[in-house]
Amino acid sequence: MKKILVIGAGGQIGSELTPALRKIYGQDNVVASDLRLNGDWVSEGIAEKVDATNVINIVDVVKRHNIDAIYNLAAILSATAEANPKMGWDIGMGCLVNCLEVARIYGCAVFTPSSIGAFGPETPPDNTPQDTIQRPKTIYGVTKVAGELLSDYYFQRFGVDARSVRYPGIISNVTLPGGGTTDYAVEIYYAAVKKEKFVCPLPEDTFLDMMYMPDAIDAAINLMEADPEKLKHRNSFNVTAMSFSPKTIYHEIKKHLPDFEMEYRVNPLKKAIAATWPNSMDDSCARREWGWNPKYNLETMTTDMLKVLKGKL
Ligand code: NAD
Ligand code: AKB
Repeated sequence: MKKILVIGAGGQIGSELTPALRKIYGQDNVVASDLRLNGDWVSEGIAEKVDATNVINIVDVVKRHNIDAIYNLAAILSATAEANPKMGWDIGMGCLVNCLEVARIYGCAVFTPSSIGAFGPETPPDNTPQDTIQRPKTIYGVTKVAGELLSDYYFQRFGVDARSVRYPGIISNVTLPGGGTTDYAVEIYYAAVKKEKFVCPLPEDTFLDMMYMPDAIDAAINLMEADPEKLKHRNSFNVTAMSFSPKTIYHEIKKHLPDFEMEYRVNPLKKAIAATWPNSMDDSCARREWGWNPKYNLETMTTDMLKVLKGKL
């Protein structure tokens, strides 16, 4: 039986990945951690306060709980990191280096998400290949490319079972995203259900890859469970579920809520970041090597998001 440590359990992905892991592996086999002990993840199972930039904190928890797999979700998302690049690097890379070192010494597997942010303006933007040019122009992207390389290095040099996916923008209805360029695609649903006019920070024709949270959770767990013999790639797999622009998602929501309104007030930083990211990725390697197969598209995700948020708000 696996003993899992989740780092960053209180974040957008961690708050849904943690209960999913507890359901599969058992409450006693998943230790959830974050900088602060607040949120449902604390009362629902084993919880620890961990600052992953401090390697001793990770060692302590890994030893006490006999951890053999780490899901490392600690990071500062693209727009926030751009406002404080040193902090973006220190957290993005600092936590990863510590996780990989602990994994090397204590024999753990490591999952650390990369991102569409690992690509840049020289990358082919349409049907972006798995193996292609990666020259990102944001500090977030720099940490993601460095993290992919470092994770592959630890695998090749030390045999650390490090795996990752390049997540697109993740859309969810439990925890709001914090400081990303794709956050608008979550916020738009909250505005629609609250009957508020949505102010969109990206231009109407900005196409980006996106994914609904249930698929993002499946991606992490299925990759970590995949047969290592079948993995030709490791860090990191392109995964996507849909590609849309602000205009497309607006019209999709309007099918359910015809009075919904949106205006554009473009945020220059987010516009510049989004312009360097792919319009749509080719995720055929993930499909071939470990059976990636998302369940939700824009239509089914929108129906579900609106239903859940109507109940919640
Ligand atoms: P988030 O910002 O919502 O959550 C990150 C969590 O990490 C927070 O709860 C924060 O408190 C915690 N954290 C920060 N510094 C820490 C530290 N030093 N020690 C321990 N915990 C720390 O982020 P998220 O959206 O859940 O993203 C998780 C991972 O997935 C990140 O690597 C992110 O880059 C990646 N990713 C996310 C998306 C997305 O749309 N959410 C898309 C692509 C990739
Ligand atoms: C962000 O916008 O920073 C994240 C991501 C796509 O990595 N949502």
